[in-house]
Amino acid sequence: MKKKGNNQLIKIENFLDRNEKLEKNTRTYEKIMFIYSTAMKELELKIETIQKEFKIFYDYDLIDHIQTRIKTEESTIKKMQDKNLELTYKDMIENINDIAGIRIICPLKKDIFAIRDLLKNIPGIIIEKEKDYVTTPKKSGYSSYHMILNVPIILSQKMLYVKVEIQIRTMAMDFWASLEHKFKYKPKKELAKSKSKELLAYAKIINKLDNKMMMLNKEN
Ligand code: 0O2
Repeated sequence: MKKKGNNQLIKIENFLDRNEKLEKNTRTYEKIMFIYSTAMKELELKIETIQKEFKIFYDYDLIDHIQTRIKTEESTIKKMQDKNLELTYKDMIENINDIAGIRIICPLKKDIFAIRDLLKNIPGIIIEKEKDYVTTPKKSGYSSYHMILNVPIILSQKMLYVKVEIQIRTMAMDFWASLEHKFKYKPKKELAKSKSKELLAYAKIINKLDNKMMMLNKEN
């Protein structure tokens, strides 16, 4: 990783006491969340700029809307326990990629890939991971494009790289994912097999709908 005088460009995990235990409501937790939310806001601003540029310069609604969220402590701890991680800040930062999350909702399927390419071109941002659940949906039917980006933020003494998860999906995919999340993904109890099958069938209908909308758009 590059160094610039005293302003080292370092990963957030190197900035912390590596063995400190993860505990709720501590000063360390507060500091880490400040860093994540700063990175998230900086990236959100860049995405809003892309959104406005396409509207003003090309009269095209590439992005319908943007949502941001910081994962709750409860949800982070649960995910760490599910992944059998040690409850330390180091393990949290290294292994939980979606503490800061941005969801980009767009009208058409082809917009997803256009947005992905635009994000890849933002100077200074490093792509850590990509998962294309649009070309290959998950078994559940879930469809979205996921990216983990390393976003540089400048503090008074340091420049840090911070991980932000991006989910890009169409409005139709978002409709399905939001409801499925409520029905199945979050509750502790498993959803009946018949209901999972039904949801998968609806995901396929939504995929067809997205393809039809893209055809309609081409014909115009
Ligand atoms: P929440 O409550 O949405 O935050 P990684 O460690 O990064 O490789 P990760 O994060 O375990 O992998 O998995 P993945 O597949 O990248 O999924 C991350 C997020 O995508 C999830 O976060 C969900 O938001 C969403 N997601 C993944 N699969 C599904 C699905 O089948 N249905 C729905 N509705 N959403 C899904 P969290 O933390 O699990 O949940």
